[in-house]
Amino acid sequence: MSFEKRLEDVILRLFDVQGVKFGQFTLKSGLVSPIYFDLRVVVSYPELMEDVADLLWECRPKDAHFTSVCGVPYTALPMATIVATKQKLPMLIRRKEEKSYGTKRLIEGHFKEGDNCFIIEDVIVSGSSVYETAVSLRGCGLEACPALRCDALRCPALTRPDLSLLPSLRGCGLEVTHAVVFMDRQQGATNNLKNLGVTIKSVCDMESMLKILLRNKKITEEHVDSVNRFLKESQETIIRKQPADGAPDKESVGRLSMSFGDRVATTSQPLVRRLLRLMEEKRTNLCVAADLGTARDVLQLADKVGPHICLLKTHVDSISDFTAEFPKQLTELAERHNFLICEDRKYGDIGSTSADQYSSGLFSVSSWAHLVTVHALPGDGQLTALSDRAAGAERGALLVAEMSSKGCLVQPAYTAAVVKMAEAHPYFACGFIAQSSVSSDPRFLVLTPGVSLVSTADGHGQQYSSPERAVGERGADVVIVGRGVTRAEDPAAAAREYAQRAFSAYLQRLK
Ligand code: S5P
Repeated sequence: MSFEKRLEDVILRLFDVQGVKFGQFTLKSGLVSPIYFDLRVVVSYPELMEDVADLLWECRPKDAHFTSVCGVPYTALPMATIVATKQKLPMLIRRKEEKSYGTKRLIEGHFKEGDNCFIIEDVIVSGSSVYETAVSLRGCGLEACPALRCDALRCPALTRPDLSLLPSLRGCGLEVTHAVVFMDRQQGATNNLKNLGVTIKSVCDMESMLKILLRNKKITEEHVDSVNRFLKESQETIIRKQPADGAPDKESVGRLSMSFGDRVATTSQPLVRRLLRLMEEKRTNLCVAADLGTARDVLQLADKVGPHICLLKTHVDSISDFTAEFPKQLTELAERHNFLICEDRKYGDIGSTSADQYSSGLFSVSSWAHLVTVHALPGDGQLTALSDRAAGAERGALLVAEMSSKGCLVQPAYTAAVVKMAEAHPYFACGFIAQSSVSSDPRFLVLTPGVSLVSTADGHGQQYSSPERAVGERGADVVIVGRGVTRAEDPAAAAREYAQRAFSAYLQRLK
């Protein structure tokens, strides 16, 4: 029997056992819906349960390789179990009770680092349950792994996922890239989850289910109209976190409303994890652009502003007396004051040329800069070339998605393409240099230059706004300040002030 015929048969049987109801129902998201789809009933009908599970399995993305399956508790658990036993695919269970990772196990079952687990869910409205499960699976592997604190995190599998490498590696989290759901209520979940790095495939959606029920005279046109009206008005759901006590909290989980600390679990990119943790712990989201002409001046500045910054940005080709000693001393200062280093080289050539510029020559940037800036213009071959030269070290790139300067030629379509490129290369792309919230994906950092408390322009095209505007209105995670600090009478005091104001704006944003 064709998939469509089997789906029709399953929908009609579900209707007959009250799996689809019409009335007034308050959903987990708080929305009041005229239709309720309840797959819980299938546990009483084993054949129906098996048929539902078979349809779910058939909808999995055929081009992806999965090493385990996890059902979102509780409704999808039996279906995941059927899939696991029939397909001989190991299963994982995410405990619903545990709130934090702690020492208690959040995930039951054995898994290897880097396993790709696919999620099964019954119904999606906003996608929050799938999201919570994905976060647990991605984060748990890392948190539970003792190797987190060792060099294993530098494994090539994390900088460039290659499943064939995995048996010999330790310390990677579970990969979660796909989920299969039975019913997509068409209320925004697919998009919400896409932004969080999870692709959804659904067996059925509201529209096709209504068509089946109407065709078979189970419902009337009025039913269809009321559901369609409801769907039209409630398409823009956001993902909400669900605390252990079951009451939804106020926080949605896009980048802008998540704390730096909470975002750690959304990514397995080691550098992003490290920077997010550092920002949360050190309570700073300030990057100082150390645009000074001599090695001594840059090092002196780094020592002064070090306690107040999460990142120091350099332009080493502007340093007149650069020697190999400079990065060594800068690295010592970075370790002493706990900040990371970004070389703002804005690579923008074919992959092979950029890779040579990155890893060889006088500056040998790949050996000391945690982050580099990159123009996406040449295409993603440049990113893979740079990532190859990083050779498994904790390295990453910030893609220039927008610029602060007047007359900048970047157009929205270009910015969107840059974001897409980062999404396709999350092992190396750590985020964006931008002037607006170009992505709501919590895995990516948005860094905004053109921040000053003393100027609005510099006479050469630079345009400035305040830390509050950059973080609160434009959606920056990190503000980049150059001359506002370097030209201040007391750079340390200036850095402290920028850091305090930018971090307060971030805290305000969380509210
Ligand atoms: O769009 C951009 C991108 C960058 S990385 N606009 C910028 O100004 N930058 C960099 O940020 C620029 O190269 C400089 O290092 C810093 C801004 O310095 P300021 O002195 O104008 O604050």
